[in-house]
Amino acid sequence: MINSNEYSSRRNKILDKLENNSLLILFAGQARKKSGDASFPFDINRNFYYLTGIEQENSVLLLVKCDGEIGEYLFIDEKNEKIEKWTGIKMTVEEAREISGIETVLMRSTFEGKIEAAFSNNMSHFGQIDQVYLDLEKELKIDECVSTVHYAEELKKKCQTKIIDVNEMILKERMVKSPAEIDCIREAIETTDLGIRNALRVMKQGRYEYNLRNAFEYSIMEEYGTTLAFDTIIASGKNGVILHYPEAKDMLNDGELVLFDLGAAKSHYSADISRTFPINGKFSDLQKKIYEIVLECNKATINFIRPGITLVELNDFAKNFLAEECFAKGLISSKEEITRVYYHSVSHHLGLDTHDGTDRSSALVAGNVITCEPGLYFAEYNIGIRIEDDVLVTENGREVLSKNIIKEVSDIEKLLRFRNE
Ligand SMILES: [Mn+2]
Repeated sequence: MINSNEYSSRRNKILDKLENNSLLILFAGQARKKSGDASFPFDINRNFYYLTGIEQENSVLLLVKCDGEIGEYLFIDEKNEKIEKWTGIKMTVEEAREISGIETVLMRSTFEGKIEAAFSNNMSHFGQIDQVYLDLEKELKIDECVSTVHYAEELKKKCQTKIIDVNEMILKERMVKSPAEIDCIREAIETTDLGIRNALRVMKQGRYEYNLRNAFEYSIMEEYGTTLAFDTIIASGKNGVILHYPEAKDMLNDGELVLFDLGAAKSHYSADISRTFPINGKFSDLQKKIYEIVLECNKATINFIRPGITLVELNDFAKNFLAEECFAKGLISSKEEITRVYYHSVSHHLGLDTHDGTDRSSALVAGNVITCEPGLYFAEYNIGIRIEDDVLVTENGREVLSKNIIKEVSDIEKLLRFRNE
């Protein structure tokens, strides 16, 4: 759990970075309409959540940094007994204050008035406002037909003010994780491990990819407060070479591999784990040969992770490793051919988003959490292998957060043999 002091200090860091005479407005967002009167499940805007801990849709954060005042305001929907009988209880002002650490919690219906007043010379107690910071990265939905991008245009016209995109500034802060955030990721990884083990219990030739997916997702949902970090990938045989294979509809065949790429999330902090298993419990010689190249690459690349290294350097390291090994073992006819069988990048940051804000050219620092996920994909053999761990960058090197999740050939074969007995 992240406490209100941490949210407070995150806001202070951002306030420090804002130009003087500024407002920062962040929207929690609204559920997107699906069809008829149904909506897609609501998912909180991560930058808003990062600075408030509030998960209620339609909320707004306003930070003020003006000569007249430095302040924080949170706007939430008014409680409404009649609506709450249909769609659930809204948080109280006290609850919002306790979670976020923001003293001034106001009703959402007063937000527009507050902004208008801020820009009207005689009513503003903020003083001069020269610019407004907004998160413009995505078409974040504020209202039925209004995105932040629309809102920015309106505000610019109405208030003659400069708009600055604050997205990158917040993403940069999010790249360095606090101990409390790392604990959430650890918990998400532990639950993911449990889910993988439960999926392996039902893995058997003749069953289907969706049986494994369902077993994994059921385990995740059974843990209170845990959700799926992203759409579960269970790709057997020829499907293993499709990086984000979406369907999970095929039968598991004797003698083939199955690739898992999946993760649970705790308080929106994601785990992102890939493992590859032999469906009948034993790797064939060729599968083992390729698996061990990927595994050795996974370990060597993990050992290369340390402060100062960039993700670009990490990927070059992994790609060279795979090229050398595949060439030496006769799997490709030249090192250049590696791009045919390895076609993604080895790492991304992990956090409130599974692919967390990532500046690939900036050097790693202690507190970053990244994935390490080399893979090899030989369509001609129906072999797709990826081994992905989640790694914390420390002062002296790294800590593999997912070190307990099974990946050695002998451990996998042993576990699966017990299952078959
Ligand atoms: Mn990943």
